[in-house]
Amino acid sequence: MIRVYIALGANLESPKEQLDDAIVALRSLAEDANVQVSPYYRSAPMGEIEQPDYINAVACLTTQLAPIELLDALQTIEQQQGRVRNVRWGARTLDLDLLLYGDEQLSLPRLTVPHYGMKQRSFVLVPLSDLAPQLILPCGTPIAALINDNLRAEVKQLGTDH
Ligand code: ROI
Repeated sequence: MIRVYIALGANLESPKEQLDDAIVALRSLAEDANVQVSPYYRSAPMGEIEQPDYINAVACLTTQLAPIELLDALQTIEQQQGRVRNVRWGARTLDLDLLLYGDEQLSLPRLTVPHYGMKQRSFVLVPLSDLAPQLILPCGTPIAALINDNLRAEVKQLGTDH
């Protein structure tokens, strides 16, 4: 059984509800229907395209799914929630990114793990460290070494009552 971390992001069509619904769907992938979820954060859109602020969070679960099976399952949930893959770096109803699959480092045609951009993204690192403050990334870097006040200031924590 493998512990995995998944980043959630949404900035269209009631983004908070998109995350709530996604968490319900993620339970079906978890070995024990148990999903831990970080606080939700509001973050300014990264990238050049003008678009609404995002709601972001990170979820953790244990699963028996193989990496590609998990990727397929995440993409199915995205599609069920109306995700249309059109504009690169454009707005989206739901984005589910596989951040970490145990300690594995994978470079497959469809999947790179750890997620290529995670170490640069405050809206990933801050909720990830809420869930797992002692985490050591597969490259050997402790998550705590990547978190600082500037990074924290880039995201605004919302309620934790989800
Ligand atoms: N920006 C923020 N703040 N949050 C996201 O989840 C997010 N996702 C993306 C891009 C367009 C890169 N920007 C983002 O895919």
